[in-house]
Amino acid sequence: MVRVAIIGAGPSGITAIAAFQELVSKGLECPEVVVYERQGEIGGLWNYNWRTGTDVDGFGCHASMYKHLWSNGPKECLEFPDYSFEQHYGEATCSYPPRLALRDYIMGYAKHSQVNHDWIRFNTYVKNVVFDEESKKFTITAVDNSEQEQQESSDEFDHVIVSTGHFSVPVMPEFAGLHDYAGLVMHSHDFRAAESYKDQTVVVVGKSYSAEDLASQLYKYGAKKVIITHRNKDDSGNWQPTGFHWSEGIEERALMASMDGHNITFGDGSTEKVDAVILCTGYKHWFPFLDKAIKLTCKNTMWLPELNMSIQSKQNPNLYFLSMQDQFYTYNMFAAMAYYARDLIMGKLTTDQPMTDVDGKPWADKDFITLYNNMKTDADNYGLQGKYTECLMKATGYGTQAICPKKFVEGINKTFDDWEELKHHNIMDYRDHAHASIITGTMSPKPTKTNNWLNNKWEDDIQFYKNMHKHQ
Ligand code: FAD
Ligand code: NA7
Repeated sequence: MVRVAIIGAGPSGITAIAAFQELVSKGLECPEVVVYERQGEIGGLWNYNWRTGTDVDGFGCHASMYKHLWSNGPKECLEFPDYSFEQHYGEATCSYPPRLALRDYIMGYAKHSQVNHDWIRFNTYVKNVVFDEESKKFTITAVDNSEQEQQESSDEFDHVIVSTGHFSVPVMPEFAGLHDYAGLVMHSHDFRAAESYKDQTVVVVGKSYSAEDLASQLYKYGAKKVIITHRNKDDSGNWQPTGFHWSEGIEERALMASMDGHNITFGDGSTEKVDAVILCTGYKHWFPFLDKAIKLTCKNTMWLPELNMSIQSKQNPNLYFLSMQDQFYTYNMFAAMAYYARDLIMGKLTTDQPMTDVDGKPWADKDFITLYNNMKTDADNYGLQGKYTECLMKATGYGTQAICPKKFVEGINKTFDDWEELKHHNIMDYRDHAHASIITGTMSPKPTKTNNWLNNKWEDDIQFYKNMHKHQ
């Protein structure tokens, strides 16, 4: 029997399990599936954990999740076509769910898709994957940490799907003077609770999602001052701010240049006494378990030219990577990719055969790469991932019983347009707005004034999320 290994049971791995489970549910031939997951449960980085540094299994902590995170994009853009938020919660809910509510939805999708827990080896860390050219098999060596005594074992597989995520291993650049800085220095990967920084002056380095979100949260939870320092430049090479409208107490400055004790000097010559520096400098793709011959080396880009169709290893056609691109689209694209990987494994599709969009236009790998090479704006980015998702859905049939893929991605792209506009209008309140589900057509409610993002400090309660638009 053909054997398939899935490494990682976060949102991507869950969709891969669901794709194979669909074969079982339909009574079709299904390979033997073994899932390796180093945590004790499914959910990936949505399993919030206070730990930082080394995890209970002796390996680096996986999760970069923080306590007060709320979705940074509308839930309507990540909704699974075959499982709406309304179906999950039984009613319409607000557009920007707190961490626990988003995790709950992912768990609901897993249950709805009958994700088979018997396939999953929990608490099991994949240490090594090698491919033997003669037998054409992969050997996976993994450590089972569920017992006091760690058990190492090896198994052979015909296909391997890597869904280990790529927001876990931090990029930690060197900055002049950091060595002598007297305050706390850390990466956003280790950020957990914003209230720890109450009354402090904090520097946040970077200008992307983590920098935006940490700066807003630090302000929300009472930091005295937040300085976002970054290297953004205009076409003439001059430093320029991001253009977001921050609350008083948050400001942007040119990249920090030097440090002396607690004092930091920025690129514009200004100086500030600072309690903590948080590097929001992104993450690296990190596959220490993959043998050199099959290693994926890539950057965090919206399309991965290093893979066939952003999914299949160029070194080995039986090795697949899910959701390794940088992301505007998330869960619905992850699921569409998972169904595509499944159909490649089942021999129904090949990556050198162009996919087609709903209008019948062919989309080969080279066409996506041309689109990718010509991207200039955020709309181009989600346009690319939307077209990819549309083609994947059409090729695999995933979600097509619920909605036409073209209508689905057009709706999502339009919602991303609205979200961009709201965020640029006021980055401190975009989460208080509402969008309509593309699947059900239902308009989401807005939170009441007292429950809006800036006032709202109570998150670990699903019922509270459901009532955010009801209670004053
Ligand atoms: P992960 O969620 O990282 O899951 C990977 C799984 O692989 C984990 O369970 C891990 O334990 C397991 N694993 C890793 N290595 C091994 C190994 N060697 N052996 C066995 N198991 C292993 N997306 C959104 O849509 N909305 C958001 O608001 C949002 N916020 C985010 C906030 C943060 C701080 C970060 C870092 C990301 C955010 N994202 C958000 C994007 C995020 O990438 C996805 O939401 C999603 O979690 C990715 O799923 P994944 O399964 O690919 O990876
Ligand atoms: P990103 O989106 O990869 O952004 C990394 C940021 O770090 C980006 O602004 C980079 O600046 C900046 N960076 C990286 N290296 C440096 C150096 N050496 N000096 C200054 N600035 C640097 O990572 P995020 O953590 O924000 O987001 C990742 C995910 O987490 C995302 O899905 C979110 O939803 C949560 P640049 O733009 O290259 O000038």
